[in-house]
Amino acid sequence: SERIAVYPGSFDPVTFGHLDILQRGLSVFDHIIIAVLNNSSKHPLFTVEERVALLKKSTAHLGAVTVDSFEGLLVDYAKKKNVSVVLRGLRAISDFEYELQIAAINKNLNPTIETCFMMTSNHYSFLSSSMVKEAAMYGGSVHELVPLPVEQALKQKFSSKHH
Ligand code: COD
Repeated sequence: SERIAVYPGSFDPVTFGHLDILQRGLSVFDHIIIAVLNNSSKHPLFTVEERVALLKKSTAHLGAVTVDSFEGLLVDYAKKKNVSVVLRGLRAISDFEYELQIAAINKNLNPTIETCFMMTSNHYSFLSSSMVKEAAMYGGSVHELVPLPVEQALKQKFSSKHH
């Protein structure tokens, strides 16, 4: 049977760090469902539709990937999709406590769901969506940090805000 994982996140917006984990995941899983959290209380820069569209453009070259969005509990979404593994990325030690908390809550909510952690390359260990947004907001180049469609979308977002 196919080994499938759900890769959940805010992806606001997707970065090369996210894609690095996705590539690593694809060496272990047959198929990965990227699940974008639809959470209005987090005040994302990009709408869930925009985040899904950017992920689709940025993963179009990878076959075994589906992009979807979800509301409510991650474990409920995973169950609905009949998937029992959650894929998460670890950058630095600083991620560990937050990730441990999420994994522990999910385990408590549904003990049949396992979380699988993969470590990013050192190259991306400093990279986060929030750093990218801040750099782009002040006109810095994010060319080496995000896929081209994201770079263009960030330019558009911030130019339309200032003009
Ligand atoms: N290198 C490697 N990995 C990276 C990098 C990088 N440079 N940047 C990000 N990542 C990894 C993150 O560690 C994470 O594993 C993944 O990519 C996604 O990151 P984000 O920041 O886009 O996503 P988060 O952390 O905001 O996602 C949180 C969830 C959406 C998973 C969580 O809030 C959730 O499940 N919410 C639904 C409600 C729920 O079920 N709550 C109970 C559990 S908290």
